[in-house]
Amino acid sequence: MFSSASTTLVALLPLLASIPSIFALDESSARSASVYQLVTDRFARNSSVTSTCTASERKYCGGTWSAISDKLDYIQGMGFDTVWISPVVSNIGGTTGEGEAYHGYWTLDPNTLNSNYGSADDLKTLSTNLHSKGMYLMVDVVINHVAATSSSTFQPDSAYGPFSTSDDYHPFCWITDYTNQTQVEDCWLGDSSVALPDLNTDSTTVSSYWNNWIQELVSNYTLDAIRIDTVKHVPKTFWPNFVSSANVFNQGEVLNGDATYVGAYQSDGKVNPFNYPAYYPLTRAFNQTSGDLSELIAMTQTIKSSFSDPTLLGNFLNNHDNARFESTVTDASLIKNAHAYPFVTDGIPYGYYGSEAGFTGGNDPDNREPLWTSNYDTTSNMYKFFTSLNMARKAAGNASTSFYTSQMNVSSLSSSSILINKTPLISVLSNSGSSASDASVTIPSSSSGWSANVAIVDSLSCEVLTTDGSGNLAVTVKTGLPRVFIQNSIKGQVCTGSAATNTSTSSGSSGSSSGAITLKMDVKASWMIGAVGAVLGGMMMAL
Ligand code: ABC
Ligand code: CA
Repeated sequence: MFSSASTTLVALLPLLASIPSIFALDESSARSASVYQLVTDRFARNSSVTSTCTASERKYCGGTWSAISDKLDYIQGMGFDTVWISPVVSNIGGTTGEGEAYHGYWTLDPNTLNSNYGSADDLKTLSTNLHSKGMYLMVDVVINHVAATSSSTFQPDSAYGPFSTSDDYHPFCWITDYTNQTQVEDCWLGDSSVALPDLNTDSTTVSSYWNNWIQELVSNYTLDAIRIDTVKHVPKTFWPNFVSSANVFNQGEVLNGDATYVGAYQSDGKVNPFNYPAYYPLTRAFNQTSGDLSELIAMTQTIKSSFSDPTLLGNFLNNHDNARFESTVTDASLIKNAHAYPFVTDGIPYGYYGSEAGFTGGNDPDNREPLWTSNYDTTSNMYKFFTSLNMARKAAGNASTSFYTSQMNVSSLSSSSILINKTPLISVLSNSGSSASDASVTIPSSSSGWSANVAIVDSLSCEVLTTDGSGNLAVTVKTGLPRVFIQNSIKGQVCTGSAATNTSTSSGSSGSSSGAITLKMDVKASWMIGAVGAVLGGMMMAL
């Protein structure tokens, strides 16, 4: 039997869920987030579904929001605290020349949810479950277009919910020249198999609808952040009102490698872009042992001068649109160096599901493999590697209040290695590859700021080194592995627990990863749970 107090409490829960400000990420709190990107249809499904999922077939495979809910420990155990899920709205049904809308980007009606992924309650439960673990929910939103199977027969009607008349759309034309911004904004994405009718975002009917829609979506599902699709296909003038209506942190896709071009969306559009400008030089730096590190170093400089705030960029190596790095690079050390970069650099790190499982899928659709085939192994080398990277980042942020907001310095250390100085995290990334013989480099005290004779731990191998009498650190790069250093006195949970067995003060320790450790809830998360209790208590008092 419920007592009357607990009955009141249960009755108040929906009210409580409608207070987004307690949980949502803003620009300041997002800097310390670490995001796990998943494709909802492919991340997890109910165990009773056993059909074979073949990515190349481009069909729904059965992944759901409630199955994500069951796997939050798997994500949190790797140190990620934010989950980016695929678009949630209803999509065109049936099959097309490019398969089914399993990825969620082929919007039909933004007023309804995609029932393939579950119910509204399932999505709300996912949000609640994340929050109760001190985690955050980021939802992907598509504003630029809807979808249709043909450009010539497309007739807006009530199936498209709010966008049922031709005034809601730009007249048909394909985008054929991505350097022509008018085309990029006004013409249609897609092709003859699946056309993406371009919404007339200049119309106040359309823009007002979207501004209300995002406000309601955030509030109905207590979202903490949004990922915005196809940002460069909508005029910059549209975005400031939209992102202020969302009133949560945003990360937006401006798919272009030119930092100046992308930077304008942050300064004028108030959208925080994914770091595509760094993505291309990053892959070229580490995709072969003769990769170009100077291009990456130069880009870090260009980024500083092109973005109003580089510390809010979204850094990634893999995602659902590009061939996985591992589809062309097989050297384990090159793979680790490239994956380390987003975690030790300015901005917010993104890990793409399946990287921890060693997936090697190439271009879309092959990079959207089902994760269940991996059995969600938390003991794999790469799962532990991501855990270590997240722990290093968290330790640096806990030790220094300016870690997330101050900008890094990147310089050349040798022909095959670079130094990334993001105090107090100091990393050496190399592209010498796993067959390389040991190489010695020195991190000068003038760069690290380390004093004489202090212990420095490599978060990845757990090897402990000591600076010399001048504060310089002699580092041996072994088998081309990355090194992510932090002063031992502020290492927090880095290399503790089962990982401590790897700790060695000799230089002979190999670069094995630290053990999987479930990260303790951070201070902010426990504060928030306290805040929920306080609000609940206040409400009870008021009754
Ligand atoms: C479907 C098939 C694919 C097929 C494709 C042609 O059509 O499934 O197999 O290859 C969704 C689905 C996709 C689907 C598309 C189209 O819809 O996920 O599977 O592909 O039906 C976003 C999302 C993406 C989503 C959509 C649509 C948009 O992240 O998942 O796709 O809602 C453009 C857009 C970008 C979009 C991307 C897929 O296409 O701008 O928003 N992504 C150049 C252009 C870019 C262009 C890119 C495409 O090519 O400038 O605008 O992206 O590859 C750099 C340059 C860049 C250049 C790159 C390639 O090189 O600086 O400018 O990008 O150096
Ligand atoms: Ca457009």
